[in-house]
Amino acid sequence: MGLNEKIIFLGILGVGAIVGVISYTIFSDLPPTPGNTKSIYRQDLPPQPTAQASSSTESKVDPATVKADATLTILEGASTQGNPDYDPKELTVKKGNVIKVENLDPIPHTVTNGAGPNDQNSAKIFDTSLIMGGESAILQTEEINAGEYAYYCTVHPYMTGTLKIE
Ligand SMILES: [Cu+2]
Repeated sequence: MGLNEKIIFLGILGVGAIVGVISYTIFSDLPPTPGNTKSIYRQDLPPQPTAQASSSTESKVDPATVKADATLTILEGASTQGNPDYDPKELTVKKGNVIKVENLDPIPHTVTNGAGPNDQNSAKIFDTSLIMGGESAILQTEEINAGEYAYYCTVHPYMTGTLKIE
């Protein structure tokens, strides 16, 4: 090995050592431990929905007896990715309409506004929460502003649909 190669070799070793020390220094602070609020892994919890916002979409009424203006069906087999899931995929209702969400699948599903679990607005506008297999839930639209809302299933985020409020 010539002198140049030795210098390069030692240089690479040196860079490696420096990177190691820097990494150790930075990352040794990171494991989330009680009292350490500076971890880069820290994620503040999303603000809790206000009582009014959450009550507006919660099903206070018995889905079996309520008169719904529209029905959104979760089809059997929807939990398998690629299968038809929500029917219709795009549902349009008038503001104030009551939507009955029928889960025909034996597996629990939700209808939750948002593009997916990482959407910051997820579940802030409407959320049926878990609808057990064969059961139904009621979505009230009275307090939802007119617009087009993407929704998904929190259990199977590949299940997606659109709700339009006119
Ligand atoms: Cu689902």
